[in-house]
Amino acid sequence: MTEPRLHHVGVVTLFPEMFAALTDWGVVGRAFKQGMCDLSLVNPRDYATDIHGSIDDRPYGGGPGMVMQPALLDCAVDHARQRAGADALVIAMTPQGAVFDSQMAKDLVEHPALIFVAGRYEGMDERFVERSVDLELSIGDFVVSGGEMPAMLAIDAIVRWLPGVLGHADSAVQDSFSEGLLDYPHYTRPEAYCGRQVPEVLLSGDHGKIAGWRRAQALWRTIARRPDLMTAEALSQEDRALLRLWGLD
Ligand code: 9D3
Repeated sequence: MTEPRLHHVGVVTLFPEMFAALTDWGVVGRAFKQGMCDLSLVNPRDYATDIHGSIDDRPYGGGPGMVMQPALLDCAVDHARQRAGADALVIAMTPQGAVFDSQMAKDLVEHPALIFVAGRYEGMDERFVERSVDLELSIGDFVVSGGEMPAMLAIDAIVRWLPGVLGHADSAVQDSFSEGLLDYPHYTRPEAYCGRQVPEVLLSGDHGKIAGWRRAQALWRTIARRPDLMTAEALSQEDRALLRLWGLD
């Protein structure tokens, strides 16, 4: 990976207050508060010129909803670029984008700066997208009310990859997800809960055996629940043996 890592995230949004969910809570909130990464919020409404402060207008060709005006989006992105740096990658969150995943999060943290554009209404004028946007991203095949929460999800997933944001234990867990496996099941006290026991192997103190059981569980859950991530045919001989050992075949 190349050296200069993410130091600035810009966001163009009509609802900057929503981003408190990102900056005020948890490990990612701490990363922003500690200045491991800067966040700048730019509201395209601040560039509106008419008396009503409109940022949207009716779609050419007719149809429902309103469209975000290209000039105001460009003014906001230019302003974000002044803070983020000229080399910032501009990402529009849109339902038409490529579906965001863990590999993209890992790749995007290697950019020095990112500017996210969160849309509202029916969408953004396509000329803004063509002229000023480097990458369009979606968070999946379902409809939400705007690009803010999608942008926050993507920023959270990216900033987690900055060195020092996660503790060592969490980093290891993240590594295993990027390996493409679901997590194994977790248990804490009490040893019996509503008649259900903690699996005996976890009480054995045999760390090699526990690691084998956890991998077998992770493999089994991935094959059973997410055949898009893994099928039994793709298993190594070693992993097949683990599943057999734990009665999961
Ligand atoms: C039928 C037209 N709709 C497109 C699917 C209109 C429309 C719905 C919702 C236009 C914009 C939106 C707001 N959504 C986003 O901006 C968005 C989004 C999403 O809805 N789902 C998954 N990822 C994303 S990223 C941005």
